[in-house]
Amino acid sequence: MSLTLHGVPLSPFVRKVRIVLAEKALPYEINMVVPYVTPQEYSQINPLRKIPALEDGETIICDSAVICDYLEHKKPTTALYPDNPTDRAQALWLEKYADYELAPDSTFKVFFQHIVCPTLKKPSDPAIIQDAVNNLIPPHLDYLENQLNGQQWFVNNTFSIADIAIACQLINLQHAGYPLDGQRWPGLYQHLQQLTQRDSVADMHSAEQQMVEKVKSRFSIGDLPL
Ligand SMILES: N[C@@H](CCC(=O)N[C@@H](CS)C(=O)NCC(=O)O)C(=O)O
Repeated sequence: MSLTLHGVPLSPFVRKVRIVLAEKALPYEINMVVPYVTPQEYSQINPLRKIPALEDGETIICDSAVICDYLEHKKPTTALYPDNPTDRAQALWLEKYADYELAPDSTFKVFFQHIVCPTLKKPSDPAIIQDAVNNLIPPHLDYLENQLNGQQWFVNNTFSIADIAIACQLINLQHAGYPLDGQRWPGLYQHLQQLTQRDSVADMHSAEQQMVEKVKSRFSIGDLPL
């Protein structure tokens, strides 16, 4: 099986797929497709021109959730989706929550405005960042802290796609310099620490941190305007 993942490591959705690939010990190549400036021919891979997309021989799969589900069926070990219908539904709900509720306020507001805009030579808007940080993101973190309910992992205290999807968005906030308050959200804070220390994540995470530092220095990006 020869797998090619299209995208860039700092995308939370690409990261989600990379963690799943690493957990399953599946080798792959990464083809650096930079979002928002994708070449025209990338439409043949993904008509939405979004990353990630995965090529497995003749098969092309788009969207991180669909890709991760494909990988789970392709290589069931290490299992990242619960078997039990109730737990599975909860894991899928939390993945959807991360991708479609948390991402719009974290990655697409804070990370996009603070880190991506300067690289695209677009002005960033501090008011969007401040609104996200002060008003939009805390209710998500309250909800997730509650869902974690003192456990190490979100669903049945077993590592799953839910943990990966949520942490991937929080990592983009961390890359942007968002101070995740360990006093206010101790469970989530601990969850992020534990996830980034996993064997499947640790090296990737420190490589990403170095990438972010390079981008910040190259585009003279300072602290978040909080
Ligand atoms: N639901 C999609 C979201 C993918 C997504 O929005 N990717 C961003 C980069 S983080 C992108 O490619 N944006 C380019 C665009 O919207 O044109 C997934 O899970 O794969």
